[in-house]
Amino acid sequence: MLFNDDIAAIATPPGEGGIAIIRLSGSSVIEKVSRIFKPYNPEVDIKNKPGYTMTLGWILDDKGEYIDEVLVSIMRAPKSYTGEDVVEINCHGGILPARKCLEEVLNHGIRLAEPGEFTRRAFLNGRMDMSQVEAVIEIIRAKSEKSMKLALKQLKGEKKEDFNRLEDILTSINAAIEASIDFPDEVDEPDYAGLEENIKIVLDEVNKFIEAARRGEVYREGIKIVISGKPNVGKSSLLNLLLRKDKAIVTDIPGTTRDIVEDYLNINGIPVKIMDTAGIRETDDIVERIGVEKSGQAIKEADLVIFLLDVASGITEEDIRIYQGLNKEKVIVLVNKEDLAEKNISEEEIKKLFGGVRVIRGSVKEKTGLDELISAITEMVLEGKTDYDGEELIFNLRQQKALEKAREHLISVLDSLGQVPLDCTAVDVRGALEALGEITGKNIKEEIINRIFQDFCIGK
Ligand SMILES: Nc1nc2c(ncn2[C@@H]2O[C@H](COP(=O)(O)OP(=O)(O)OP(=O)(O)O)[C@@H](O)[C@H]2O)c(=O)[nH]1
Ligand SMILES: [Mg+2]
Repeated sequence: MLFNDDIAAIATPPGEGGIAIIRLSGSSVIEKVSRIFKPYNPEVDIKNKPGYTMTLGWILDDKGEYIDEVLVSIMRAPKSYTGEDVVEINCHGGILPARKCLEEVLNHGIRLAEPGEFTRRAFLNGRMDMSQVEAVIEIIRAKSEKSMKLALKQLKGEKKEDFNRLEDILTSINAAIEASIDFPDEVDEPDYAGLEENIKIVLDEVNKFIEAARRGEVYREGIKIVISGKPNVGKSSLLNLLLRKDKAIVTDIPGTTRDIVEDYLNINGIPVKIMDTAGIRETDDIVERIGVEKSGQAIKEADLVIFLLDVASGITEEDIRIYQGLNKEKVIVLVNKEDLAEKNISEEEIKKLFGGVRVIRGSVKEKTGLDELISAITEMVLEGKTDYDGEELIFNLRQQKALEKAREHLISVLDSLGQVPLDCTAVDVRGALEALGEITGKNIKEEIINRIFQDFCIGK
């Protein structure tokens, strides 16, 4: 073990709570804590306790003064988060008890941990690979249940085996190529057809990972949806319906909403920031005009725009002007107020104006068309691939880049196999291997490791 000096940190957030936890790791933390810990049961000595046990008692300072009543848990190496001996002291929640206990611990030759140092030790001791380490950050930052589930899947290391398998294939290809480069007389030329087939297998898998990552990204980062349209079409009513609360003011006066009203919701596990905007129209009202400008800005930043029409008013020039300003790849048209008897939007008109764009008819008032709208949103952000039979995976930007790099190298191998000297092919095979190694952490530079752990909090 490389770093087995003893470290400690408060692992819970500052402020008042039920309990606060001080976490310690290192080869002599159990002995050191035993010096300042007095169990209620005088016959108990934590030095002799097996792993996964808890002991109730007091932390004392040097003068024998009581600091706090605590529960001490012991996890023995290698069966702990870090792979080393770990002690967790549960003290009363609050800033002072935890800080005082930590001070005592630090007085006994234990140093304060760096951010992420516990997890770093887990990595260095082989308890986790780098993709699992990064999953820990994803779990902490998860914005929806779905993204947390995906991160948990990564933490479990379900993809670790797949990556190992791909690396094995590439390693043997690399060995075969190098053997025929180094010993051209003794070793036959590699079997090109076999090589190509194997590279294709790896490329296919890498492509699947890239697609899974792209879908996973939607769950990880969430999306921004803007509700847009001319005044009085029912934008704020739709916002309220989606949020299931009266967030925005609704009246029959055109120009009711003058600012952006936004909130968060969860659509099929996708974290969504939804924004209701001022109805877009020419206006002399200075406040409303600023609102309209803001609407334009929001539309530019949106991942998806729900463009509302009013079936009774028909499609007006105003509607057409707004629609022309939208990115057609990111629009869902919702023809609203279908509950009204007066209908002035025909199918022909829709086909002519919105060919190729998803159009839904419904009524916010009667809550019709809502299910269709929700599935349209989900399909659009996952790029319509509802028949996608894979799974979503969470890869952060660094990992996504590594996957892209692996793909480039593999494509380059396929393009050039047999047409360039073998050592050129070998460079790309190794390049792909290195890129995959960046994901698992087998081949990752110290500075990148440092950067990853900087994202962690102290005590993690
Ligand atoms: N009949 C009917 N009325 C609706 C429907 N949706 C909204 N309305 C009514 O339309 C009027 C305008 O609704 P809002 O939600 O305020 O419209 P808006 O697009 O936000 O309007 P501005 O904020 O002025 O741009 C209100 O009187 C709503 O009750 C619907 O589906 N059917
Ligand atoms: Mg409104």
